[in-house]
Amino acid sequence: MDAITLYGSSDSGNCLKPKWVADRLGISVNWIETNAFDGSTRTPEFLALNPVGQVPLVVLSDGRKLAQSNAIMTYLAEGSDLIPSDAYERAKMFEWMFWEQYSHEPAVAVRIARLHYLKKREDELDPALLTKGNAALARLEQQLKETPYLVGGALTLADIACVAYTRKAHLGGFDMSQFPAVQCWLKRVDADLGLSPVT
Ligand SMILES: N[C@@H](CCC(=O)N[C@@H](CS)C(=O)NCC(=O)O)C(=O)O
Repeated sequence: MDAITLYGSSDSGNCLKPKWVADRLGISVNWIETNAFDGSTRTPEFLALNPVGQVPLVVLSDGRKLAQSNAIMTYLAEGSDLIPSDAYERAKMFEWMFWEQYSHEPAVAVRIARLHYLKKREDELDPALLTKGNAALARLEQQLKETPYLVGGALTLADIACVAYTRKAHLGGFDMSQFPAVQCWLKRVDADLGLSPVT
């Protein structure tokens, strides 16, 4: 695939997901740092690229644009071993990716953003975020006690989607000692992607 231009924030798991996939598959990335906290996603120039005003956003070599982290990963990984060829396993991969966006990211990523990046106090946060985030981490733990990766015994986009904010969950005040299988999986996926653990 030709080089892509990726607008993203280096602090954002959603933005790093497609970067990790591109790096693993040898796709060159022209990364344009676009910070969601400083208004850069709401400038007229950026809104002309993505009317939703969110990163990540990819611009392909022919000028076509694509938003949504999991959609971008799916496009980049087409035909690679990050997407199972078996129809059922592929659908299981999507099951985890849709679940991540609805049941994991809105709690885990939001607590990380509020506590770690926006420096809010615990008592300023909606307590439901902790309950919902712990439920998501427990769901991962349940699966990862059984299998080394989420789907089919090998790294897929499901792992990359779910690892993006799980690897920073402690920064959102989640007690990861409750989730030992998740911790082993984080080490495994970080090693697969060549990432240093988040401290
Ligand atoms: N579901 C989207 C979420 C994207 C998203 O929430 N992006 C944040 C940064 S992580 C953003 O651009 N926020 C700026 C805003 O919404 O104004 C995805 O997975 O790409």
